[in-house]
Amino acid sequence: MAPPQEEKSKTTEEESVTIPITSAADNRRISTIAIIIAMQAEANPLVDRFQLKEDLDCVFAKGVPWVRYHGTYRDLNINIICPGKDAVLGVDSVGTVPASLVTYASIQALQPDLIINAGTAGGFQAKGANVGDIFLASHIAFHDRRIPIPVFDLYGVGFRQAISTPNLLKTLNVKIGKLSTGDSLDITPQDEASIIANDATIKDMEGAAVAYVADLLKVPAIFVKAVTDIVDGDKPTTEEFIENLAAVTAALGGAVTEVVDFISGKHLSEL
Ligand code: FMC
Repeated sequence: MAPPQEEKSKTTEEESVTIPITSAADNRRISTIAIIIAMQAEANPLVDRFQLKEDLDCVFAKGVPWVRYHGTYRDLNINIICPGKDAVLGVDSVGTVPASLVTYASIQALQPDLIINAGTAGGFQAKGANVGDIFLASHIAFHDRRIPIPVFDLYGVGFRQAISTPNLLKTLNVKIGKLSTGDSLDITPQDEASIIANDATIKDMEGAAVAYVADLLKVPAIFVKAVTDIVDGDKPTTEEFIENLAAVTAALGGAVTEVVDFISGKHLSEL
C-alpha cells in the first residue's frame, strides 16, 4: 500500500501515519492479481469476461463459503475471490469482516502482486459523484469505528492510501476520490460526520478492511468502485441501490476489464 515516491502524506489526519517508501523489490512486473469482490452479481460479468473457472479444489479452508475463480488472461494470472453466501441466510457475505478474511486468505494462498478491490458504492453528489460513475479511491478510511480516546481515534479511522496510479488515471475514464467504509448500507448522522471528516466522495462496506489487510501484509492495492446510489440525494438508498445494481455492475465489469488490460505487461511503477 505504499505510495511510490512519497514519504509522508499531507493532511492533518495523515500526519501521524508515516508511509514507507516503496522498495525496489516492489517494482516487479505484475503477474498475479487477486480481485476481491463482495457480491456475486458484481463478480459475474468479470468471471465471464476473463473466462475464469471456479476453483473446485479450493485453496481456502474446508467448509468456508469463499469462492475463487481463476484463469489466465493475457499474461496475467487472474483470481477473483468472493466471500460467498452466508451459510445460514444464503445472501452475499458483504461487509468488513468477510472482506478482511478473504483478503488475508487470498494473500496467503496466492501471493498476488496486486490486489484490486472492486465493487459498488454510494456516492455523494455534493462531492461530484453521479450514479454510474467509476471511481478509483485515492485514500480509504472507516467511518463507523468511533473511539474518542487520543490516538485510538486515529486507529479507528484506519486511514490508508491506495498505491498511486497516475498513468492509469490518465488513460481511463474514471474519477478519483476518497472512500469511506462502514458496516452499514444506510447512514447515521454520526457516520455522516465521520464521512465528511474523511473528506470522502464514495462510501462502501469493504474497502477499508481490504486496505488494512493489504497494508498489513504489504501488498499493493487499488480500489475500483462504481456508484449505485446517491447518499445525499432524494431517493432511499436501498431502492436506488437495487434499481441500479444490474446496470452499474455491468459498468463496473467494463471498468475493471480496462484496468486489467492496462495492468497487463506492466510493472507496478508504470501504473
Ligand atoms: N453504502 C454502503 N455500501 C454500499 C452502498 C452505500 N450507499 N452502495 N453500494 C454499496 C456496496 C457495499 O460495499 C456492499 O458490498 C453492497 O454494495 C451493499 O450491501
